[in-house]
Amino acid sequence: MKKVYLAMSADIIHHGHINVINKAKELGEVTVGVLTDEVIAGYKRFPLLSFEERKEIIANLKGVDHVIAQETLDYVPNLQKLKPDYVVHGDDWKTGEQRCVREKVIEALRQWGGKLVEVPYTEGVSITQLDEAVHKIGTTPQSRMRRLRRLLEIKPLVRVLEAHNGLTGLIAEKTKVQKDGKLKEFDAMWISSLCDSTAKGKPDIELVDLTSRLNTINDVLEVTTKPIILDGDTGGQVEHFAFNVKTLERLGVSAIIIEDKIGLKKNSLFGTEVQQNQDSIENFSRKISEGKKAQVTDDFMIIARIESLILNAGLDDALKRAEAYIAAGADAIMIHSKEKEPDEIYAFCDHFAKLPNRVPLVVVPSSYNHVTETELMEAGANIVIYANHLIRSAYPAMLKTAQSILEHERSLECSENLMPIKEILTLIPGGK
Ligand code: SPV
Ligand code: MG
Repeated sequence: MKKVYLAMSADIIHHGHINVINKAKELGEVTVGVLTDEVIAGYKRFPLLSFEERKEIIANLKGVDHVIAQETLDYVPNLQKLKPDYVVHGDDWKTGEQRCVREKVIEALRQWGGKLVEVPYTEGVSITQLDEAVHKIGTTPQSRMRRLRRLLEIKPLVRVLEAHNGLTGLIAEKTKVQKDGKLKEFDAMWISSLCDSTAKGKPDIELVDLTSRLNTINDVLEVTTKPIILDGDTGGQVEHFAFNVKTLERLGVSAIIIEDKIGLKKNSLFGTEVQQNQDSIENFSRKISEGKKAQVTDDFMIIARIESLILNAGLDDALKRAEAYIAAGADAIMIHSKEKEPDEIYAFCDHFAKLPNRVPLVVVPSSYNHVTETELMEAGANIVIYANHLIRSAYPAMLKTAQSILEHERSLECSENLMPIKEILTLIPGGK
């Protein structure tokens, strides 16, 4: 009996997959390599079904004899182990992003005289269209909330973008870029206190109350499916915080980040230019543990944000606080810095990595913005938040338009920078 290998993610199964399996079965004993969650999340998008679920489905398909995990996009490691006589694939990979993967398969098969068999691609099935259809169905609070923890398990770095209304939520949800054979997108959204306040024309001093913040969160929830991390400022009074945790959890928010400041909160990027006070370790730890006691599920995350570097209290203080907050139940730690260089962040990361109960680490490279995601990941960050970039790009563009209309007493001159009317009318489907 000849050995036949094929690989698939099997997140959405359609008759094209069955075609490939049927062809494989004609050739011999079929082993299917199911791509792991890590592989799918790394090159395409968050898988709808977990690896175990996908493996179970494939194992029960007619014509499949064995199922194994394929832990890389590259087939070669599994091919080396299996030395199949045939690899079967749709002929669509001759061009486009998967071309290199294909070439490596041919090269590997040549070593033992194996053959690549390509079946004509099944026309009329568009995974992108199926994806869109699934997206339209939406999500549930529970599954959205849980997704942040899943992302932390399967992605080396979770990428988060600021959203402050429905439209920016849609940008965070839908923007995709194809690069190096991978489809890149944001994994989650950050509802920043700075941007939520700024969008409302208010200062970032915990003035916008939770009811108003919940309206923003609802607008974002309404049109997106990705997880939300809420900037919870100081978390307010301990007694209030416990209630607020339940509210957020019920809505399907995945995490709240609270910062260890007390009194009138000012934005961290002011640093010591303004009067801001850090909370005591005891008080803040109590806030974390009361919040943890209040939550109903195991999915919601309370993330403790350490302001020691912002307030020039030093690295030792930051590390001492990290240990205490983790002991109080913090599900992750955020370390913030206002410096242009990442040195103090890297120093913190180095020590943080050695903590016995290390939890995921969140960084916000607003000031040290030349640092790349790969560098942050190598330093030990697990979540990167682009905290204010959509509002900072929108404001100058809007201001320029307003000035141009005043200057020219008509809108012709600014029109070249504007989205065509036809496009804005159809930007959000369903308006016609
Ligand atoms: C926010 O986005 O509101 C933050 C991050 O808290 S920072 O503005 O850098 O303090
Ligand atoms: Mg904030």
